[in-house]
Amino acid sequence: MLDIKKPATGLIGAEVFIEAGGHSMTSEWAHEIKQLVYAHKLVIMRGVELSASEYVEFARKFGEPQIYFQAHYHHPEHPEIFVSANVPYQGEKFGVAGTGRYWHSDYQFFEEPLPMTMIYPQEFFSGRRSTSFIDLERALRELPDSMRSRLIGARMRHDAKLCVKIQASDIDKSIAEVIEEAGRLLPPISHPAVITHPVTGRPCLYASPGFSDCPEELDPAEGRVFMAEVFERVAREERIHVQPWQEGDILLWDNRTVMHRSNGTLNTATKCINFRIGIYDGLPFYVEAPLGCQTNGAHSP
Ligand code: 7UC
Ligand code: FE
Repeated sequence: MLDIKKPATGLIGAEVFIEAGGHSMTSEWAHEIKQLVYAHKLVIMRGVELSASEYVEFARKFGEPQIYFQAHYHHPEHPEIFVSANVPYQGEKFGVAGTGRYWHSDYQFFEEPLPMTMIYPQEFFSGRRSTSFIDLERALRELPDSMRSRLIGARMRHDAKLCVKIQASDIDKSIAEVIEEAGRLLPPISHPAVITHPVTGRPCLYASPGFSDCPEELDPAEGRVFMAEVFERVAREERIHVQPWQEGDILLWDNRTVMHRSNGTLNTATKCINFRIGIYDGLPFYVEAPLGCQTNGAHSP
């Protein structure tokens, strides 16, 4: 039996107390927790105590762990672990600092975006730590009709080249060359601006200020102005869910229905080390809209 605390109506984030530090996690429980993720968009698992290799095995119960496309993010022994760290580890550079400090959905700039992200924070001694989330299913419902109808049926172009971080091998290159190479590594791709969730069947805005450019159907200059207006509404204070976390927490969320923002810092006085594992849940990222829903993104759950 899982000990579950569901969020209040209209809010995201369920809590699950994990027994035996996570050592007794089974695929059946992982399946049950994933249903909570689809229903509540974010799940906080409490009471976890795992080594790096145990963490990879824990994540594997939920689906197929991703290997991030850039190796300098990898944990030295476990390529499945994406390391976000602002301090070295045993004197060596460790992962990448200051990742994801803008609103985004993980791997949105690829043909196969990441369905779920799991984060296991490793450092706690200084201050209150958190990650921020916005429910994009609710945001779509609450947009004015005029904006929603321009998004439904459109294809959103995603282009992450300006978020890709400079790495050691970029030293001595010109800035123009670094940008040009990033553009070749990550050519823009597109997905429906409003996706239909494969489990809930509900429509959701699938775009973020970090990675999304504009609807392909619009003139880029006009489209960017339009998206700035959309994001200005979407990212209003009242929609931001700040999820605090503490020692022993693992966060797991649905990248199809939320965007998130790291509240980490580059200031090494506050040590930030997070172990992320991206999880492919074996489902398509989105499905065709059910008949009759193509022109109606506004229906309530
Ligand atoms: O360093 C970062 O902010 C990582 C970003 C470019 N990608 C995260 C992801 O998987 O979407
Ligand atoms: Fe992220």
